[in-house]
Amino acid sequence: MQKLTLPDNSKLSKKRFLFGVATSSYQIEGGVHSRLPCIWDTFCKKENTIIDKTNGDIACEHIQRWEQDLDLIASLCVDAYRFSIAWPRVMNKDGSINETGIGFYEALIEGLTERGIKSFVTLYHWDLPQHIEDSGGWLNRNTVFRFAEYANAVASRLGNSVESYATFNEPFCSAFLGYEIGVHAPGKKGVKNGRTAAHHILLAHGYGMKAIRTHTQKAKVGIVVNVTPCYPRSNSNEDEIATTRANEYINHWYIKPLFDGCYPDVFNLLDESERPPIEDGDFAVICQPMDFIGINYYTRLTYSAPLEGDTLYHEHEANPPKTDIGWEVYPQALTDILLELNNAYDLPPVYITENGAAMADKLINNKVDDADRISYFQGHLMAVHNAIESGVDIRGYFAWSLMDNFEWAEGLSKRFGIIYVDYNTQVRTLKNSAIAYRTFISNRAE
Ligand code: IFM
Repeated sequence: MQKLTLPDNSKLSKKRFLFGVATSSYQIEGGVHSRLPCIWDTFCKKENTIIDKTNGDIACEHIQRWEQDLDLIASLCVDAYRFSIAWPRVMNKDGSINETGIGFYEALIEGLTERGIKSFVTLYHWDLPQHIEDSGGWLNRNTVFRFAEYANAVASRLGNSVESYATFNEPFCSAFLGYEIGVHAPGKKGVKNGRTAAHHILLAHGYGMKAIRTHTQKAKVGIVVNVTPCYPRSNSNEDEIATTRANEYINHWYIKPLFDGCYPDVFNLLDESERPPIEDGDFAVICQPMDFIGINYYTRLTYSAPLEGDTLYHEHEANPPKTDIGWEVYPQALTDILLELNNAYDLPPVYITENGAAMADKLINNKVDDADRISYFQGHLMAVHNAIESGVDIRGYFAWSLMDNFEWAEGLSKRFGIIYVDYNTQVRTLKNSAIAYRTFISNRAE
């Protein structure tokens, strides 16, 4: 079986570098009837939203199987588990705490602690309560304050019991995919909508940070952003300019406000009518000092000057080699973007909070020989190693995902797990990538 190998002197080969696995609530929990409805429940019921017409009602039945799942996590010898809390499971409509819901996460965290595993909690991984969406969702400034109440409530209960709190997972996906191009819940469209949602999410991050800090002195508090590094199709001036715009529009829009308290220059290219509603003092709230930043990386994209129908840039189809979801495998871009961010901003310690690949896995004789996924991890772990060697302060790496799960608009059709899930029986089987990951993690030096 293929192995994961890194130089002996690499920081990643030492026990001090943290390794983990990650999931999110809607993607694995199921247990739809023990929580309030969320925007993904509604979105999945609409025509032509989810490729295979599945939803997260059952998913991996993690709500029932969480103890076995914790044993599985422990069997991987990881240091940490990154998961998200479902807002509609822990908060009642009137803003009070749902005791059963919060109790689930308290037990989960206790179970992790007993097994010597650190908890990396995310407060918002896309499952906005539907009743809040009914009042405008992220287009309504009031949602910012609902989020701060929710963050306050959760932190008041979990306090110092977790290693870290991330306010949001991937503001780009919630805002751009959900409110600008409408391929994710709640399926709204328009530049103004997308930019407004992004601004409110960033603002909610700022207020959320403040609320969490009142309940913990020990836990690290920050945010998780996804990055898709942008490369020009040619070295023509036009392609370079378009690439810079794309980079600002899809990446830095969600990062620059956190550190510099303003939007990138591409903001000025938007028509007044498309700009987000910014109020005095917003940026001061958004750019709170953070203890860490989580970076999620999967692939890169290439760009050229806008063609007819484009506004700022033209985005190209992914190049081969591609994973099963059609994303180019290009590890160098992970090193490149980490260096770019490190040069552009005064970064706190960095965690790679998601990295992984959907592959066309086959369960044969109780085994999944996912050599392609092991190669993907090998390339990307080396990319992290190279970024550290070039001076980026990276403290940990989380494989996405612990197990196959509900992959949003792709439904159950795409498998990102290092553990295979048979959705008919809910039987979990370690893929070869899980075994390679475990072997590498267990062999690290003190
Ligand atoms: O499954 C998602 C996850 O929820 C957020 N980051 C990207 C993953 C793969 O698409």
